[in-house]
Amino acid sequence: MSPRSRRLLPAATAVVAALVIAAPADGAAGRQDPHGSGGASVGLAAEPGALDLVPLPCYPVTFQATMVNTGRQDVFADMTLTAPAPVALSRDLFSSYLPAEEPDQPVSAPVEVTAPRDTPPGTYDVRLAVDRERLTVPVHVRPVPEKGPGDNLALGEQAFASSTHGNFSVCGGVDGNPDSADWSTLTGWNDGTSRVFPDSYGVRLDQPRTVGEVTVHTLDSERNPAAGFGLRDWDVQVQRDGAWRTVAEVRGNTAGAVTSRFEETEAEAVQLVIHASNDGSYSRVVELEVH
Ligand SMILES: [Ca+2]
Repeated sequence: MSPRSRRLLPAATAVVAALVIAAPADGAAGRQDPHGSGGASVGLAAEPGALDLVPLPCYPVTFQATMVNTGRQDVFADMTLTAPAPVALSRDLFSSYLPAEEPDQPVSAPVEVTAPRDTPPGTYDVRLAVDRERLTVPVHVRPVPEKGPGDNLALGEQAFASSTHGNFSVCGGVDGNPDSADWSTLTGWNDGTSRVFPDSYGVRLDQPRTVGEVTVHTLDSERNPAAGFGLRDWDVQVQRDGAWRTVAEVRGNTAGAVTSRFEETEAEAVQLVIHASNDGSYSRVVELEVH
């Protein structure tokens, strides 16, 4: 199965990805300042220009917010970003020095958009602003699909960890992408305590669910094979009424993906307790699946 087919939505709305530049027209008369403020002129863009969002705690969608100095003066620009509640953004300000250069040099920053599970479906307008320039990024909040037998119960649910390294996201291990080739785009969890074990990584399910199978995708790419960089020893634990119980153990692993099957049991959360990795320093989980 391709990573994409594990997702709740087909690759967001990348097709709407045309760069929407809201910059003032670059007139033939040569970069006149439309605001009369001394030649400063900053354009805005968003890529993609619209988003589909399934409101789950660990299922953000991302767009690139871009500023470009189309004027003839160097500027220090502040982009403000706002979203109507309960839609939330990973940043509300994007500031950058924008030298006047030919050709124009766009500067971009990723913005994650999330919404809580009970968000009513509909369109929510994220608004970007620099000076008097404005750009709207519509976020279409979709209904949350019902999870049934055979579905990955961990997908998009609230992940947690004993620690998380640098700018990795704790949600990367439940984002539906198990492809180690995408590790550099942070689609995985990396713990933050080098050479200290155990580490733990888990997911809280939306409600108590019957579980009997857990699949761990650890880092396993051409450059970073599992035998060198993946998880080696871990326990699979389920939580019931607040108490953790070990239901499976994996030791001496060198494979990229390992499925543990156990007697079906009711669980409100599932976690891995990691005792060792093959490089002896970090625990790396590209994706945790619960069935
Ligand atoms: Ca992932």
